[in-house]
Amino acid sequence: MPTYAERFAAALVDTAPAPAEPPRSWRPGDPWRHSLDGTWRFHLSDSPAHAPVGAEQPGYDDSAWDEVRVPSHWVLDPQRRYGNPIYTNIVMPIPFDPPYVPDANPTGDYRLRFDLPPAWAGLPRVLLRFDGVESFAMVTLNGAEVGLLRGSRLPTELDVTAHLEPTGNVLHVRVAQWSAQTWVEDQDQWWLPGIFRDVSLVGRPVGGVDDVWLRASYDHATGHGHLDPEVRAGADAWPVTLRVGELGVDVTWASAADVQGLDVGPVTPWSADVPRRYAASVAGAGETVDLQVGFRTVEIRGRDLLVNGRRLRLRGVNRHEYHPDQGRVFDEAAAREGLLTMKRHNVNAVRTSHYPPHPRLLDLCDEIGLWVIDECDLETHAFELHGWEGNPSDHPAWRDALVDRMLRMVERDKAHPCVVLWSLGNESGTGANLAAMATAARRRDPSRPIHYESDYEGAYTDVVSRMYTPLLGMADLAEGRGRAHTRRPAQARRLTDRPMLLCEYAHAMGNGPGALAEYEEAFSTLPGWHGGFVWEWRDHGLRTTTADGTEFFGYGGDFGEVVHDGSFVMDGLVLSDGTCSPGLAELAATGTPVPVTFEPDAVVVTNLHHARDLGRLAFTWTWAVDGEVRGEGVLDVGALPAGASVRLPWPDLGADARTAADSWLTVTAALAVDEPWARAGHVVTRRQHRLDAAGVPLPPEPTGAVHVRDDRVSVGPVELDAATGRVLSVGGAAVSASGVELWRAPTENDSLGAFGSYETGDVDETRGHGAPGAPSSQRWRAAGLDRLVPRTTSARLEGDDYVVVQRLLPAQGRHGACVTYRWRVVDGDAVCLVHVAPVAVRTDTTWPRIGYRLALPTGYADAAWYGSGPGEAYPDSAAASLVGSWRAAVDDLAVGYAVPQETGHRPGLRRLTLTGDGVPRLEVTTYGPHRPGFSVLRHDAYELDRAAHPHELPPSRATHLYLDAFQHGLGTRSCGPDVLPEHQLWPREASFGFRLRVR
Ligand code: IPT
Repeated sequence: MPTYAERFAAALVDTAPAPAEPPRSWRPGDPWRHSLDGTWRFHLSDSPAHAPVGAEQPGYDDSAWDEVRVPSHWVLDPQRRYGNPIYTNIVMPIPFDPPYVPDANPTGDYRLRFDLPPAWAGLPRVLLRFDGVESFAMVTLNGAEVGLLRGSRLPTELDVTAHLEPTGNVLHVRVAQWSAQTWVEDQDQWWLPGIFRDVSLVGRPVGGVDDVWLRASYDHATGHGHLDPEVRAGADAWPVTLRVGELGVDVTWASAADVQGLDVGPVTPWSADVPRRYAASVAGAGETVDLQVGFRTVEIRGRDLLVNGRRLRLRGVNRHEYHPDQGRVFDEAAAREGLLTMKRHNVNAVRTSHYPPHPRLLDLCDEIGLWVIDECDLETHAFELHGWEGNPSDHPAWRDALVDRMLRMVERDKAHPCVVLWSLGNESGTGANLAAMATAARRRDPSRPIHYESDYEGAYTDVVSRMYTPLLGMADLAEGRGRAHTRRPAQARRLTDRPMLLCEYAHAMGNGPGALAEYEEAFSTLPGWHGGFVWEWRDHGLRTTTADGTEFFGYGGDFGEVVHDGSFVMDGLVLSDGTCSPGLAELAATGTPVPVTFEPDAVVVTNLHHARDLGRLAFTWTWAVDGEVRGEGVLDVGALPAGASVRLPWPDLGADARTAADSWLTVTAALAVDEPWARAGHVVTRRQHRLDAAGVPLPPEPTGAVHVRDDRVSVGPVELDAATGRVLSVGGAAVSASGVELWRAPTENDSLGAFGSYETGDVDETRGHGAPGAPSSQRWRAAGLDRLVPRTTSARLEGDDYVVVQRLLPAQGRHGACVTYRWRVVDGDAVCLVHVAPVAVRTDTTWPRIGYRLALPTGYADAAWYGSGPGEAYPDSAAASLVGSWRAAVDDLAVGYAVPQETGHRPGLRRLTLTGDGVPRLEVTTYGPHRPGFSVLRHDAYELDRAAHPHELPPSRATHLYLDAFQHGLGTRSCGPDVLPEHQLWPREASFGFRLRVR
């Protein structure tokens, strides 16, 4: 007879599914659930071989063990007593030797002493339920081995009836971090071992109802709901009664054989827009199950994915389970807040990347209204780096385990109306086991189509799904051309009769993503496409501290990992601390369900909602000239039905609306009433239209003279070094640096893009994981744009102007810029005209920016401006920004990205006022022809470039005012296409001006 340790060691690397109770739906608020969460005894060993001998025996003395909280991950222990988290994306943190794992395998022994609830005496059955344990465990109750846990984010129920005592039960769970399961759980996230979801006892009463599935469909032709119930219950439970009070349903079935489908008459169907549910109950002799039923029907007709007869438009995000302190431990309040934040940003869909979430999350999605792709806990990505050899997706040894994983998800989540597609997993290559998973899921639930991205030829899935496909690749797919990961033209043509979606696109890493507007356009116009899911919802930074106690959000490499993938785990629309990024504002603006467009004879409002009219929105307009409101009013859109468009006459604006310079009409659609996800007044859409055709004002002529005295030049409030034109002071305040700059601190989209084998492997270029060629920042650095130095070729008076001409070139380089500064006095203020022209033009590099920097004293605290705002904007991410009067604290003008990088640019500045204690109040006015935008930052581009984390930035030495005539776009090349050609900044001439007034 093998010992406990030997059995554990063998089971650890066994790929078979673990025997357990048949899976069933998760029940929120189950009165027969008794939580075992709380404080448990815990002991960590460095290997199963060194785990405490006899710990599974009830008499074992665990009094010297530590205490930990269950659920939790031991590596996130608040006192960090038990090792560290590890972040890898594709690569494995253990040797590639599947299904084996190394000796060094952190192993946690958990023990709990518990009593049965007194009322449970005499229950015929009691189950022990684990909702999530990573990655493998053996469970012992009162000395009896009651089961194994495999499938980290899937539930397991074990029948423990025979081993329970009324009091003094001892439960022991030995958990290994690495196991055979690790090979199929290689998702891009932190490796976080432990019992991280709930543990409970589930009582099964006499006459209990074990599982209920009220398949609730909706016939959009008749408006009727239909229930097709399935009741799993023992013989002692019958008769069973189904009641749906609101619908007058009250039927009793004498036996399982009598259960029949029923038409419930007219219902309001469930949709993400109107998440209507009906309370139902199913009562057996000994147990009543309370449910919420949502009626809805998913179907594929040709290339349309329909819900309730209407085509779906998915405006989705990929959502991981993440909490900055607790990792994947579920925090309901935080999860709810996250979903509400999605709704407030016009997101209507979630892909549960890349495993089933905590079951409660799906209740929240049902309630709040979000379409869900529920994804199985499966990823074998690392096998790709070894040519997919032995891939569990195709290896017979894994077949049963993978099918088991799929069915456990389907059974757990089948009752949720929000789930409209089942997903087999992520990035697991292709193979027979995936096909078997699909078959098993279809057999159990024919009502939901199957999704899986890597089934490129559509062999066993129902929708065409791709990731990071460039716009051209999307068009290819839509039109059946054989690229975009489907090389055979016949296959490609075959796919054109199916719905298409991007399960991942727009990699939201750092500053970005760019081109959301172009993706939105493609989703709306290309045949077959139904939208997509941005990668991803939130950064996964884990709160930690430096040696000196400074708090920060750690990413890969911050915890001593041997191999890791750095900041690739920080690619969310929401930052680790919950801050909504400018990328999220852009997604809300480009993905609005209520687009407003302006035509010569009409303002056009379209309702892209799936199932709601616009009766709950209030439409208003504002007309402003040069930042001053001249008129406002209401637009009568009425209860415009979903799918409809209305052409409204233009509001009656004054006669000079089209002649006054800088004249703007802004239309706003805001909630007229409170919704469960936002208060009345919440803005759903805001769109602007420029009414006049006036050009950008050019710099004024001088009205006075500059004064040259010794080595100084006085230009109104500005003092220059006469020899170099460098600004020495403004309004008496010292300026530490000034002049034209072409460098920006590279964004991660500027600097990443060589993504594993995708760069060199045999993937189709139209899929675009990281565009080909060197990333922008490499080309910029090679061209020396990060180290340009000036040589003044002339500095002299020309009439009333002081004119300085310089060449800006890097060490050893010939490529750079020739810059002319023309300083003049206008009404006592300093005006500078800047002209930039490329020198020795190179065709192998873009430029990051063309701007002017003024390093002002540190004291500036507040900014008020008329120009674009409120947030930052770049050429390919500007839909959320509006021309208006804005104000912000200087500290809030930069975004605290996980890796410091370019931030804060707001194009189209007209005027800006900077103020602070002990510094002169500075007013800046800008001129064309290439009117600059601005940023005001505590650190310059060089300092931002050098820091890998915000806390590594040096103390601020200046307030850096950048006035940029041009900025390169953002793109999404960190994982996806580069900046689109029309948003790239190629070396070019630029002319702009600014005026500095100190008052
Ligand atoms: C893709 C993964 O599916 C996702 O989990 C994440 O890793 C993302 O990339 C990058 O952040 S796979 C990648 C090789 C395209």
